Amino acid sequence: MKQFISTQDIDSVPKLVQIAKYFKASPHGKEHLGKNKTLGLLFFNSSLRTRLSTQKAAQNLGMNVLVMNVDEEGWKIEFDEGAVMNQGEQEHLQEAAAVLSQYCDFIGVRSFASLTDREADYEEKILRGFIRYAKKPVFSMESATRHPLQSLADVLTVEENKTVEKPKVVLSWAPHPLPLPQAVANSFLEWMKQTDCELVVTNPEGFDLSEEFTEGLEIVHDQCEALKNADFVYAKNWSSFENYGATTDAFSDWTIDSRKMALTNRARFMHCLPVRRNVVVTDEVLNSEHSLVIEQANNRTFAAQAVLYKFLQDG
Ligand code: SN0
Repeated sequence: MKQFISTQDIDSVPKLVQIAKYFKASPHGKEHLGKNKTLGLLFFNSSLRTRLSTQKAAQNLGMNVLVMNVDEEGWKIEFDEGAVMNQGEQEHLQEAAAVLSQYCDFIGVRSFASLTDREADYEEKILRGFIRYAKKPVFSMESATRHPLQSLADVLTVEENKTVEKPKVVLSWAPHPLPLPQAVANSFLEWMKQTDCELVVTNPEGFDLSEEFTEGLEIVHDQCEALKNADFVYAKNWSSFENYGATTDAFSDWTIDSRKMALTNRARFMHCLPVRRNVVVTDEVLNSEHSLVIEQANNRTFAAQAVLYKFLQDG
């Protein structure tokens, strides 16, 4: 595996889930594989789970880890080719990526969508820039359009908690005070599509995700209708793809509460975290035994470990 940014980079979602399951059962089962290997993690945005679970996964494999919050601690990076650097940016991606490749064997990058330039975001300008100039394998720790380590953990969580062969999985838009990226939602659909489930997306009009991700899926604009008989409810806010980056406070009644959960087939509740309590989901649902959010976060370690293992195996 030379890069990990989407499902296209792996042979099979179910096989990678099996590897993650192996590491959940035996976290130290391959603890010498990463000896003398260095993992570099670059964050252009905040993180709690991604940073700590990826570090922990690397440690379980015996790797060394270097972490940098580039946005706060590093030079301001220029991403444009041929830029005349007489403004705020002090270092070009070309040198930054090449230098990092001297210190690290594998490079993780977190860089959220700008939510201002749809074309640049959906071309994955920043992540692809790193892939182009880094001389080592690069993986996404949430890029502009996807969050594959989260999605692998999500697929593992559904797999572990399903009680029927083909569960009904509903991805529901939820309210939020700020515009958020579409990455978690896009990626969840991309990964879940490769498993045996009935996948439904529900969101208000004007908030349909890119067709690249919803193709072949049912989009329901009536949330209560969509939730009927769901086995899993995955809540997430995203800003508009259509009216790129726009948000709204018009749909405050889309919060997931006990009344909505009562429409489901005793569904389990999922969210990638961090979650705004009593905006996205009520305390009652989040505190209930139906919530899987902490287990999802736990599974982040084993998802990252499966991906790092594939990198180490392939050299
Ligand atoms: C990020 C997102 O893509 O939605 C990361 C999720 C893993 N979430 C946020 O930025 C939440 C920030 C907020 O204001 O609640």
